[in-house]
Amino acid sequence: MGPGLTYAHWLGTVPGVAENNDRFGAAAKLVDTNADGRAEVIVGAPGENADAGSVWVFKSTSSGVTPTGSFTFGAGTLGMVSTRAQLGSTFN
Ligand SMILES: [Ca+2]
Ligand SMILES: [Ca+2]
Repeated sequence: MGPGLTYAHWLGTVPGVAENNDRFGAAAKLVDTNADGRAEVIVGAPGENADAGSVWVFKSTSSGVTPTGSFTFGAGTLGMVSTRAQLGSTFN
């Protein structure tokens, strides 16, 4: 992952707030989530919200990956038990 993506977490265009223990970027994966032929960047932050963990999705455009339109979801969003779920700690 390039430094721009890590930095993007601190910008207003990315949902969420950067905190010391988020561990944003602990895992990352390229997945074409919308089947347009360009891979989205999936980034995990397993320390988000007291180790519940969250995953960010950054869309890809013809000019590259952009924080615009990025979104995040956590373990609770998926109906998982979120206590120390550490969602986003690893991707297969
Ligand atoms: Ca955070
Ligand atoms: Ca895509």
